[in-house]
Amino acid sequence: MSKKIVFITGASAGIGEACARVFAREGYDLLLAARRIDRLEVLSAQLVAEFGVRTHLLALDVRDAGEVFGMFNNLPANWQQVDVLVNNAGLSQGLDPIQAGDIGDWDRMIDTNIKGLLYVTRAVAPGMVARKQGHIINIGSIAAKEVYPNGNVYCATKHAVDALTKGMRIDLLDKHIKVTAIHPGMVETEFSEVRFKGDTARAAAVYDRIEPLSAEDVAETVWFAASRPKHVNVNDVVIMPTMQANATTAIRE
Ligand code: NDP
Ligand code: 8X3
Repeated sequence: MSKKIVFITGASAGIGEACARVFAREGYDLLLAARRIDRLEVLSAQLVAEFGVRTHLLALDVRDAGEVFGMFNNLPANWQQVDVLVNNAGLSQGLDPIQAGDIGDWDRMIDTNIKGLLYVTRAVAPGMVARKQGHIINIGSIAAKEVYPNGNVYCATKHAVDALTKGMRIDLLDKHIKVTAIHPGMVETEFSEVRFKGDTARAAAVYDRIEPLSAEDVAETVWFAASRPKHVNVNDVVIMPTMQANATTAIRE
């Protein structure tokens, strides 16, 4: 019997990379996408050697609809049979009040976190529907549930992920496709470096004197959802560091 296939977007770093490791450990073949293909190649070599899985790598910008549909539709037929899609690629850019927001930042967040997720889902879902099986796992955020000062557009994109997850679950219900959202609080990845555009001191301050979630903590939660029996769907998980109560309340010791 052929192995199951997981398609993970944004697998070159952080949560997506950790998901790739966990699904490889569990014996899945890996369809991995990100813009930084060099990183995917390094990760792939490690996982093939350690777990004997097969990988297929896509140098993909999820914001480019033509690229998404072109690459997916030109995959060898067996790689198009995705069992689990982890819509993880995403980013925050800037942390500015609405009146001072950078339009380019807004476009990058909306195009990646909302439109990119939609394009990839639109490419993958028809095959799941035809096979009457599949699981779509969207990575949201505590920012999908709450809005915090200066989080305006990032929070809006993650609220959209929350709404889209609910909509997908309704539309795909009679097609027997599971749909899950995992909403983490603070996770120490490259996220803050990207948000603050390479300002490593500002990024490091986010995780100062607090024990955040690790990318692995989130990946294990994704795996929990993916590994439930056929009759069980995990709809929605909010996972936080123990030291963080909500988007705006954390202790630092
Ligand atoms: P990282 O910056 O460590 O990783 C982000 C990943 O997304 C990278 O692999 C990056 O790959 C990929 N990516 C970004 N833009 C694109 C694009 N246009 N096309 C394809 N891939 C892209 O951050 P995280 O691992 O923390 O973030 C993963 C997800 O988790 C995001 O959706 C984020 O919003 C969410 N999240 C993060 C939290 C945190 O505190 N860290 C908390 C809650 C949610 P590349 O640059 O190579 O394209
Ligand atoms: C990332 C966590 O709180 O910076 O989604 O929005 S937060």
